[in-house]
Amino acid sequence: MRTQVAVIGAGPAGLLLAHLLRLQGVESVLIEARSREHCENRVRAGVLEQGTVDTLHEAGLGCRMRSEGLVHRGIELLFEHQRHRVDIAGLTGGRAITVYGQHEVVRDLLAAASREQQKMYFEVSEVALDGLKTGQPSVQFTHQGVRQQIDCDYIAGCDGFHGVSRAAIPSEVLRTYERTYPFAWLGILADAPIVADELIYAHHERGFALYSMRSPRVTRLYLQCGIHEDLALWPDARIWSELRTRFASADGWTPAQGPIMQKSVTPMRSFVTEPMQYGQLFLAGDAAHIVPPTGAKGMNLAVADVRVLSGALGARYRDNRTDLLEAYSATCLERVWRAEHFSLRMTNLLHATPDETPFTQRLRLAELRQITRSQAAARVLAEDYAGLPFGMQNALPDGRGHCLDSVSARLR
Ligand code: RFL
Ligand code: PHB
Repeated sequence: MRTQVAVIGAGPAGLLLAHLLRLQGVESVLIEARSREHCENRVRAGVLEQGTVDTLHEAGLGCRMRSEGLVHRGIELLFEHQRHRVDIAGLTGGRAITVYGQHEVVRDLLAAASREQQKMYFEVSEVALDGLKTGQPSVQFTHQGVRQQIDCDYIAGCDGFHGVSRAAIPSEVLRTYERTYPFAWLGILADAPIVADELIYAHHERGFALYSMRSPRVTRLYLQCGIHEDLALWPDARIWSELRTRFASADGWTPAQGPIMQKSVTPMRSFVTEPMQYGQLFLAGDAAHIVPPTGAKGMNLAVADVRVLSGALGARYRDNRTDLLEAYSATCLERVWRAEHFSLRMTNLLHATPDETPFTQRLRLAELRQITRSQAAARVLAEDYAGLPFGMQNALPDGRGHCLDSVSARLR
């Protein structure tokens, strides 16, 4: 088959890219290794920056997010048994975050894709990329036992950290920068009502803990744990007891308990690939970079990448301009490195390391106290947490304020 853009991966990056291309009349074919149900039910990120929310609204995808997303204007830092609020919106001229699950964003994107007859193949295997520098790239894959080929103008590698796209770039071209961490996160989803208005990032001498949520009735919680943590050693009672210890605060606040619906262990990594382009292949999202989740940046970076990429591809087809495509990697990497720095800073600030000394512990507390006592220090954190606003050069074509139905009607 032939198309303009072959998109590999149906995570937030690939699905949103295909959507933004459709809005501009650019055709794509999307392939995905897993089943549609798997993509729709994969619980991951939860915090959307203002820029991500604006992008989804402008793209006509904001209807359910508007009614079900929880808008937060601040976060809390808990250390030395005291809770301290950081007024993110107040410190950033009104930029808020929205708590809305990544799987909900994926569901909204898949619903739009089906409605607008996006060509998609799920459960593909043996994906191979070819001719990246020839001007005539192609993607081969197997679907339901049949070998297929997509001939295209461009390939978008949106297949996450473990995908095949990044590996298609010759090793002498690719530079990678990486850091691993001596701890991981044990994450749970609990059927328990939320009992805090905002997210709570806790530092305790036993390690980090995070109080988050997915809806008024569903709590999302994380605990710092060992890299090779065995979930069998974490019965529900031990998880709740550890959470109560790490969240213990002088005002007596404690998370509400309820049945645990899901448990998982997430390793932590910082990783950047440079450049994010090779010939006609463009990497976006986790395929190009990973941040530790403490800064809540991963999905937001994926959205920022495809916003830039869709704008550049739109300009290429509309005006035959290639300068934006040529600038893609440099444009994205500026935001990526800012987010890498912030995510590492938040991680170091809030976790206890195995080689902790009284000296490093006191340095951490000094930094935490400065954030809660100095408005300048709090503003630096707030600006990074809220995320960089998008420059006008990346503004989407139109569609602001439309709901899905009206945008799909306009597309037809
Ligand atoms: P994804 O979501 O990994 O999607 C890639 C897709 O590609 C498919 N794939 C292939 N398809 C075809 N052929 C192949 N050969 C393929 N190989 C792989 C995969 O099946 C998958 O469907 O990458 P994408 O789209 O770049 O999105 C990135 C985000 O998923 C990720 O950055 C976030 O989840 C990170 N993250 C967070 N980000 C935030 O912005 N805010 C948060 O609050 C936040 N919290 C988190 C997080 C990630 C976490 N985990 C589980 C790593 C919390 C956690 C615990
Ligand atoms: C989440 O709700 O999953 C979440 C929230 C904030 C983070 C990371 C994950 O920093």
